[in-house]
Amino acid sequence: VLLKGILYPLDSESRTVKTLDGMWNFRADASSSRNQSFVDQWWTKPLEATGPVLTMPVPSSYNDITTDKNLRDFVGWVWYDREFFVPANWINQRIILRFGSAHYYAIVWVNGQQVMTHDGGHLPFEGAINAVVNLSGPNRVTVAVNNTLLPTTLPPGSLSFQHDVKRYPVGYFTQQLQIDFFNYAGIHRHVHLYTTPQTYIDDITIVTSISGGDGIVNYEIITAGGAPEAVQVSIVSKEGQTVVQLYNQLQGTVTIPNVRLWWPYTSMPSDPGYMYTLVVNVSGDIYRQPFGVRTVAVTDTQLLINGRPFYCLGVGKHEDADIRGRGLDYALIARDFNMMKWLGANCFRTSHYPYAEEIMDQADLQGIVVIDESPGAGMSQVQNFGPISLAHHKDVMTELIQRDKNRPSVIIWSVANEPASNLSEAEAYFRDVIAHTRDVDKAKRPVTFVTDADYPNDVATQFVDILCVNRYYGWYTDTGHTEVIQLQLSADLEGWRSVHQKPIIITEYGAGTVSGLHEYPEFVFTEEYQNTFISEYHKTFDKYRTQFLVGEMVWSFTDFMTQQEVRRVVGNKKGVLTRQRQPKAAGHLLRARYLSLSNST
Ligand code: GCB
Repeated sequence: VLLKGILYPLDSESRTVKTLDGMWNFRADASSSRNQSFVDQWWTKPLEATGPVLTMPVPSSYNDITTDKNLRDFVGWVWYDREFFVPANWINQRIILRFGSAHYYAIVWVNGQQVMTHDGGHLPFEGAINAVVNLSGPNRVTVAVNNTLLPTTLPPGSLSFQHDVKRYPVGYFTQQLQIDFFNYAGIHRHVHLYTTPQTYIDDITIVTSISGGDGIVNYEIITAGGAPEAVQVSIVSKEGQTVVQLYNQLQGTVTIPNVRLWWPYTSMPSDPGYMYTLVVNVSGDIYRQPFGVRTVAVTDTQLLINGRPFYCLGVGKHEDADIRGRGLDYALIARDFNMMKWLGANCFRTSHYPYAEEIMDQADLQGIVVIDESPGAGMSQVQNFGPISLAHHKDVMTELIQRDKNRPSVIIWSVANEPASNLSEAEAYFRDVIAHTRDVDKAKRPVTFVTDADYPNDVATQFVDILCVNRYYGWYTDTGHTEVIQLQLSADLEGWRSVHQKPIIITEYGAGTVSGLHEYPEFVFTEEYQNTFISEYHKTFDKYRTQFLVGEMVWSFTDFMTQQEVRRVVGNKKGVLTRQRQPKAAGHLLRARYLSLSNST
C-alpha cells in the first residue's frame, strides 16, 4: 500500500493553519430508526434549517455537556455543523480539512458534498477540499459521527436488542461494552483548515541510531503534486544552530557529530527530551519536523534506552475529565504532565487508545517515555478475531505508526489490551497484527500486547518482544487479602519467566479507592487499603527489579468514568489521583517510591 502522510498541521513560510474549533451547531438523530438524518439528508442544508440545534463545543465529548441523560447515553448518529470562510488568497493553495479525531465513525461534507469518511475514534484524518470550497462567501462543514461499537470495531462492542414488548419499548436496544471506560463520543480533537503549495511535502520519516558520540539520522521525504524542483534539508538544534545541511536529496543518512541524545527525564534530569528539528524545503514548501536521537532495544532481561537499562516508573492513564470527557484540553494536558513529574513517573501507557498529538508532543519535549497503545481494548469474544477485525486492526496500526513514527517518546507499540489470548483464534491473529506492526515501523521499535492471561493458557505472547502483564491479586481475586499478593505475584512472574525469556513490565495493578474514605485496619475501597495493596506489590517488584522486571505502572493515574454498573461507583476509582488531579494518600506513597528509585539508578 502507498501510505499517505498525516503530518501535524504546522504553519510555516509556505503553509497557513486556521482552526475551526469553537461552538458548533449540534443535533442527535434521536428518531426511532436513528436514521432520519439520512432520509432527510441533513447535510444538504444548515442543521438549523432541519430542526432545533444545540450549541456544542469542539473539541469535546458531547456526553457531559448538557443536562440530558439521553444525550449522555446516546447511541447512534449525531450531527455537527458550522460556517467558515476561506481567505481569498488561498486560491492557488491546496486546502486541507483535518480532524485530530472523531469518535467513532465520521462522515464529513463541505457545502453538501461528501469529502471524507473515517473509521476509528482516536486517529487523525484529512482531505483536500478545493473542489467544493467557496472562496467568495460562506462555506458549511457538516460532520455526522456515530459512536456505535460492534464486534468488528476497535474497541469492539455489540448491540443488544430486546424484543419482549411487554417489558421493553418497541425497538429497545442497548450498547454492550467490553471495555472499562465510558464510550465518550463526538469531535474530540482540533479541527484544522490548512494550506500547502500544489507541490508539497506529504510525509517525512526519520529513523535514528547512535555511533560512538555521533547521531546517525536516516530520513525519507515523500512529496506529491508534481516533481520537486529543489530540495533542501537541514538539521537544526534546539538552540537554533544548523548542524547539517543537504541539497537535492529526498532521502539520506546524515551524521550529527557530538549528538545530544533524547533521554527520559529521570535518566538525565539535566537534559531530558532533547529535540532536533529536520527542516525540509521542497520547491518552497517548508515543514519543520521535530525528532530526537535515541535507540531502544530489548534483551532477555533488560529494556535499553541509548544502551542504558531503563526501568519504567509509570502510570496507566486515560483521556478523561469532568465535563469535556475525552475532549482535548491544554490545561488538563499541562496539569497531567506536572502531576506525572510530581509523582516521579517517567513513563505512561496510552491505555487504551492513541492519545492526542498535543499530549504526545509533551511526552517528547518533557522526556516521558510512552507505550503507544492501539484501541484494541476488550477483544474478549471469539467474534472479535475474524477477518474484518484483522484487516481493520492492521489499518489502525498503520495509521498509528504513520502518526507517531517520528516520536522519540514512543518506545513500544502495544497492539491490544487484555485480548482473549487463550483462544486458539488469537494465535494467527496476533502473529499477523504484530508482524504487520513490525513491518510498518521503519524504526523497528519493540512490539507487544498487554495481557491478563494466565501464562499456561496464553497462545499469543510468543510473538511479543516484551511481556506486559496486568494483575489484580488482592482485588478481583482474594478480595481484601493483601497478605497473598507477594506470593501470588512472585509465582506469576516466575511462571511467565519459565515460558518466555523476555523482560516483563507490570502494566497494571491497582485497587478501587474512594478519595477521603478511611478505615483502619484497612478495608477495600479506603485510602488505607490502596496504600497497603500497593506496598505489597512494591515489595515483590523490588525482588525482581534487579532480575527481569523492567517496569511497574500503577492503575491508574486518575479516577475515570465508566459505564453504569454495580462494580463502579460513578466510575473507576483506582486512581492514585482523583479525577480532578488531586493526590490520594497513594499518590504520596507512589511519589516517595518513584523519587527514591529514580535517585538511586
Ligand atoms: C484492567 C483493564 C482496565 C480496567 C482495569 C480495572 O485490567 O485493562 O481497562 O480499568 O482492569 O480497573 O478493572
